[in-house]
Amino acid sequence: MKNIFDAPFIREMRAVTANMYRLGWDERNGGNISYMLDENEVAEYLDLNSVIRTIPTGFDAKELIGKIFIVTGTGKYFKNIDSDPENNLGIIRIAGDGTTAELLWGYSDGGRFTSELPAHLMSHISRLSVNPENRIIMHCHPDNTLAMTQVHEMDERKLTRTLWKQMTESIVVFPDGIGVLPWMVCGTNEIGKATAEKMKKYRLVVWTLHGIYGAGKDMDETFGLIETVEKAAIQYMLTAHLPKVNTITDDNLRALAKAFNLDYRKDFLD
Ligand code: 2HA
Ligand code: ZN
Repeated sequence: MKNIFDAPFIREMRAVTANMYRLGWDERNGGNISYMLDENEVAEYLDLNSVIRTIPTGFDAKELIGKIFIVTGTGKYFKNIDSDPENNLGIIRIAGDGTTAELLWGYSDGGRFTSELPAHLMSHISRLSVNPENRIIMHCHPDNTLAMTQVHEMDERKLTRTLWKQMTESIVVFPDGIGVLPWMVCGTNEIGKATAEKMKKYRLVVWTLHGIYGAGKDMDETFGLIETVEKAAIQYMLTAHLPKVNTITDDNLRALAKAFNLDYRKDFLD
């Protein structure tokens, strides 16, 4: 059996969470990540017949029975994951009843997965239904994206258009646009269902006055989506109070879509 601390998925979780913490996206226990792992790869590091304990999830994820995820722990700080992954992360498998998580590794102080597990697992189900390659759901609280939810209309078309017009790369990176949820209580099955419903159409969902969710096939794609939204939101927050002299037009966006052969939300342009 190989040493789990050498596993690429542990290295990736440590690196990305440290990076997100340093960017200020994950204060205190803010943010969470779930990453669906390949069973054969995990079997190189863990005995898959050895379950440390079982933890009820509080909802039915029968579409994910047998699937294995590495998930950040509830109440744990991204700041601390790199130095103590075994306490702050856990590897869980969805048991045959669909409502129980089998702990295979981690949460070593007796902890459990993020309170946002419903939003994560339901979003995995949604994204896998449109893209079987999807592996990651990432949630965080980037400053400028969050600030925008205080001052910009939280309408999917309007928010996406504003962000597309902040910089040329926006429509290239997220041509499918951004889903929006109104303010809701977090950590519940209700916000989980609402997020997952949006995830059928979008890889990005903004939670008003809370943060953002991103989905992707790997860490780079998922992180890159959120990073690009945040970059555009920085542009907006730096300039929204100033007179606009130069702006990307709808025709410019159509030209980009043509040049990059983008499958974009055409109904989001005038
Ligand atoms: O895990 O970010 O949304 C802490 C949060 C809850
Ligand atoms: Zn949050």
